[in-house]
Amino acid sequence: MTPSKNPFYDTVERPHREGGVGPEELGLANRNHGFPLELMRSDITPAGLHYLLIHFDIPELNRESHSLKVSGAVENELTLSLADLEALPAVTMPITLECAGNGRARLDPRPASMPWQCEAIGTAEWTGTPLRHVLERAGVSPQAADIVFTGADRGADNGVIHDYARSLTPEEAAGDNVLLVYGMNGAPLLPQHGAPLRLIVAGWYGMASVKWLNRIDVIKERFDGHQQTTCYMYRERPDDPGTPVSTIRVKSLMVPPGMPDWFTRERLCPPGVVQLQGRAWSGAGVPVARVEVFADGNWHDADLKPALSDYAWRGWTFDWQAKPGRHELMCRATDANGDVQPVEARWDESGLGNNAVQRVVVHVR
Ligand SMILES: Nc1nc2c(c(=O)[nH]1)N[C@H]1C(S)=C(S)[C@@H](COP(=O)(O)O)O[C@H]1N2
Ligand SMILES: [Mo]
Repeated sequence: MTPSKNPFYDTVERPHREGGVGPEELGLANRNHGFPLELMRSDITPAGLHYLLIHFDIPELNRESHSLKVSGAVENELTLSLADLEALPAVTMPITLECAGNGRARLDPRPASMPWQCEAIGTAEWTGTPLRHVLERAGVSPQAADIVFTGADRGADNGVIHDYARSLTPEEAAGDNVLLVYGMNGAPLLPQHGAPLRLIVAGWYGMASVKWLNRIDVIKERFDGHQQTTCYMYRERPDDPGTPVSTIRVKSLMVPPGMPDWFTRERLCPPGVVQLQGRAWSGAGVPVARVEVFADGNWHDADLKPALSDYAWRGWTFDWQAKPGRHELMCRATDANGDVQPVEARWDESGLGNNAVQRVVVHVR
């Protein structure tokens, strides 16, 4: 038997599973809560109800003594305190964050990992300084190939022990959508959301927004960290080299109407006009152009509200004439690039980027 390089267990591949979630998935679901979809009524998600995704342990960091080191291929190495960062030009932006694994548990079989159905979503007002202010002070070398962001958390995934780290190219890092964030909804960051300092890369899936940020390294070769080149790759087959996961795919969700059944979450509504409402968003600053609702055998156009920002969701409403019976409602968004949510999920080996339409069962009586 060849010795496993994994210090925890011998089988390195995580299986695809059918049926009920296993104890590991249940443990992950208990640690990483989702967003109660009824809170989509509000533009902004309260900090305590924003979804969470924490790969390892929440590190213990101190706001007063914390520093951000900027080093590598720069003219000036920097060590910045929170006060230094707060003295730079500040922006506050509503930004919709979504985990790239959102929708994973809707695949069948499902890749065994955090079993998100559709609730790994939230929109907060994030406050910080555009990263470019810090990069300008550091003076990034023209030979820079990647800028690496490292968090204070460390652990193993598939046998590879690493600090949580992600990279952006110098061009990506210079965008107005990349912020060094110290505030959420007008308060300091909470421990679970990266206190005291995190990156937010608006328009990208959540993995790019490194929490508990303590290092920025400018490097002259492409970054090959585990989270960058192994974990977040779209793969159709296990032997597929894969393409990197980056910006958010167009998606919409509905506030589940009427009242829920505790166990199944199916809904009960009286007959008559039911105002359906929800939210829709896309990535890379691309606006949502259309939202449709499927009811009674047809797709119907919903009314759109303005987006909160280039990087946040927009509201939609649709008046549904609910007739007695059992219904399966769906909603789907189309963005300004013409990308539209698929009705059936496309397969991904790790369950990433599933933007298939949401289905909501409603009993009308
Ligand atoms: N340091 C660090 N940053 C991280 C993570 C992590 O585990 N460690 N998880 C990432 C993932 S996969 C997501 S979806 C978002 C979740 O951010 P939130 O928990 O504030 O919603 O943080 C990202 N940043
Ligand atoms: Mo994520």
